[in-house]
Amino acid sequence: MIASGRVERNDSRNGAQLRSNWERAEAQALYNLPFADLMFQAQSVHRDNFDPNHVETASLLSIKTGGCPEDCGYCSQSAHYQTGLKATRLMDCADVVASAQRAKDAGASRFCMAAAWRSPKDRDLDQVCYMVSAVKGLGMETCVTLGMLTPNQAIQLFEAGLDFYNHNVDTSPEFYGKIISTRTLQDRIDTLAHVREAGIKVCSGGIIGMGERVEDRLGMLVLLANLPSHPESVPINMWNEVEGVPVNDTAERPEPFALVRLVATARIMMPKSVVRLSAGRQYMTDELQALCFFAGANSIFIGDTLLTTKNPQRDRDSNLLDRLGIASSLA
Ligand code: SAM
Ligand code: DTB
Ligand code: SF4
Repeated sequence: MIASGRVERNDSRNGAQLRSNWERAEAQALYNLPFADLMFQAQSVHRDNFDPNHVETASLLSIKTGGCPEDCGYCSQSAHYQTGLKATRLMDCADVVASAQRAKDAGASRFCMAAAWRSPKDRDLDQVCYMVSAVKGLGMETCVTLGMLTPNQAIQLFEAGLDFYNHNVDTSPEFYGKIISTRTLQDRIDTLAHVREAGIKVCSGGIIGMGERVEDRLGMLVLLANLPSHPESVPINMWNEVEGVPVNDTAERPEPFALVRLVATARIMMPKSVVRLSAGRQYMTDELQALCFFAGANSIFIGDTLLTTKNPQRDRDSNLLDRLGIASSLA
């Protein structure tokens, strides 16, 4: 059923009709389909839009760790909590480029640089622009996540050659206030608009496993799918445990099929977006990851650490992709 009142719009990508008028009840109906019907629909949509036997491999680097003034209740890097993490200054450009080269040699096609800031200071942004240009010079796709941006900062990053900006909505509008108080969901949506208007591709998703209900997870997908344009990348993170943060009091690891159903629903609602199975793969069996790929997930982070928490070892990932006949740039 297509909701009345709001029209479907034309998305620039391949001139295809991508909906931005999703109702939560529709998302719920998809999510609750019999498993085989949901998987068939998701895999069909996936095949219409992507090579079903390819998974993108991205690598992450924390270029400025910890000491963050925001109070995101899941995060090891917030200065509001005692997580035992040592804060560092912004890395030198040469070290960042050396790390990008190592990631490329290890099979990463995209390099994502993350900084624990509320928003970048202009002087820091100049440094990051320099890093972006240098990493692009290695022939990799670039992504940064630096917190909130002004329109001018977004333009500066675009001019440096940035491909993607990651800024997550994190969760549903209803659950958001239980997790973060120092910036609003609207602040995040504003930053996404600045990024989009500057001509940078948008990477936006969220986290599950913080104690939210299934309705919140679907509310998050509806929020993402109803943005003026679908994000080109949608990271779905499962909360990676961190000692000392408030989410410990509410966290509950999602039931495996609940994750697969969510990925499939995301695939159907945002057919042309790359869906990234992001944090939390360390807790997932090979079989669960295979089901997520079948449901339409087509990107992962590779490397033993994400920013401050664990990720599966490279050998385990290359062995898994190999056994599934999935092509990637991971040798
Ligand atoms: N400081 C920037 C910001 O939040 O805008 C960028 C870095 S932040 C680490 C990027 C995203 O990682 C967060 O929005 C959140 O969705 C995800 N994240 C952070 N800690 C996580 C954890 N422990 N488990 C899973 N995902 C996490
Ligand atoms: C995203 O959605 N997931 C990545 C990336 N964007 C920057 C971050 C995951 C962080 C997991 C927690 C950590 O390692 O500190
Ligand atoms: Fe800071 Fe980003 Fe962590 Fe929030 S998620 S505390 S903004 S580093």
